[in-house]
Amino acid sequence: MISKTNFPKNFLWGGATAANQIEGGYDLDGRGMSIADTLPGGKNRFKIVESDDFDWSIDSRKYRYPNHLGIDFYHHYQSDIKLFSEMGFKTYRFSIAWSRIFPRGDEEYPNKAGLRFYSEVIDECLKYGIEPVITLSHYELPLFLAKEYGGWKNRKLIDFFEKYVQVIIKQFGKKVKYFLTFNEINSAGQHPVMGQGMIPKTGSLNKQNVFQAWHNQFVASSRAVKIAHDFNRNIQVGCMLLYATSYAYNSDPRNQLANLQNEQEFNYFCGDVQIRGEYPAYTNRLFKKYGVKNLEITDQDLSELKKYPVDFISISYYMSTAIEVTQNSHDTAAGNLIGGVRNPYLKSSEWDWQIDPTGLRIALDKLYDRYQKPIFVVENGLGAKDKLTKDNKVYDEYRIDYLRSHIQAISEAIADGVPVMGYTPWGCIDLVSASTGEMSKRYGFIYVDLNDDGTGSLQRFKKESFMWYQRVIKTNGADL
Ligand code: BGP
Repeated sequence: MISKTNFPKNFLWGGATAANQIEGGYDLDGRGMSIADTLPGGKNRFKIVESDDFDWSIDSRKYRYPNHLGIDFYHHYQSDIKLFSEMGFKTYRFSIAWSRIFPRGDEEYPNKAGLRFYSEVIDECLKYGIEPVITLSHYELPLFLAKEYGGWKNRKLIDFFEKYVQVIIKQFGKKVKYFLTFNEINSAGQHPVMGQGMIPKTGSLNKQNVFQAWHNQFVASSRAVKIAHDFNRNIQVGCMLLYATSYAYNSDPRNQLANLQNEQEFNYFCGDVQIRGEYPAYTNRLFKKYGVKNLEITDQDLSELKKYPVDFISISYYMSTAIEVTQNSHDTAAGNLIGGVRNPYLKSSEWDWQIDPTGLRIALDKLYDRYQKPIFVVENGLGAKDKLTKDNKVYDEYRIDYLRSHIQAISEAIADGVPVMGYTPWGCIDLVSASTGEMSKRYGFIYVDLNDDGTGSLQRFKKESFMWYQRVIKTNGADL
């Protein structure tokens, strides 16, 4: 279907990945253990790591596959980026593993071999005219900082992060224009182990610690903005929010109010601080709800937050949710990451994530109304069980349908006047799933021959969606 495109000429079409889900090479060239290396595989991975008796001292690489090996991007990055360029990518969002640069996190000097790897990845992108977008922290923390310092609830992490960012900006700031601070920073309300590197034994599930850790991350984010702008004012730093459009289940004012508060708490709290540079008016209500008291917040912190807000907003968008507090009889959408009840108007993915392209248009309109900053959709996509045929083809029209409808929604938001910077669908090449630790939940345009049990040739094959997305980019969104 060809229509007139309203995507701007410089729209950043591309794809997104994260170090801990693709790289492998977990013990190569001086890399330290990362908190992501310790996550057990399987559907209950969050439950397991969030229980008090998960043994973090065990080298859990022994009983879990394949997070630590990823898809071996460490040794395939040249051919993988070549495939991205064949699809016509204008941009590639990836993350740097902090543990490759500072293996423990608190060292004096960075690991040169780690820097060399990312320098090569960046140069490989630039060779094809692909603009790198770098996430500084994507569910990633040197394990040592989690075990010895207790993760982000410890203020010392602000200084360690600052040093890490200084090294990254000094090294790559001449070549890279876009940086994101903390991936899905708001998701720590649900999963503090992943987002804040806090081990349950040290009290990560305690909201006091979660909010303290958020505060420390907010200050760290401001420092990153300062470092980047001092180096070169053209560098743009964004926050990254897991945005799940949320509806009141019906017009009962109690559900409407509950939905408003859910949106404030889940979708906006972190963004309000990182984008507006100050804590929102409803903060005290939130602290009261969770019994949070006397956080360590200095005047100096508040002035840094105000002085160095982010330049743009980036979001992941996969699903919407519905809020209902007046009855308890409704079915819940079990897979939805943030809870809520099932919305009868929507279909779900195989993992019970409710599919809602209109919700993306609503998200973009609401975010722009609230903040008036450019928005980058840096994650979106459909996790599915793909089937590789005998002649190495994957007919993934279900993925094409999902992406097409979400691209249409972005196009409508642009027509509404929202400045959308770009679109980087998640897992542009199949990778290890964050929530299940398995390979069988696939998002890619490129199939990777790797199974949950670790068998497979690691060979890459183009799916049907590869050719489709290539056309979409070539026509700047006209041929969907
Ligand atoms: C986001 C994360 C990604 C990614 C994606 C898909 O929450 O930023 O790291 O994995 O979700 O989730 P999953 O892999 O669980 O399907």
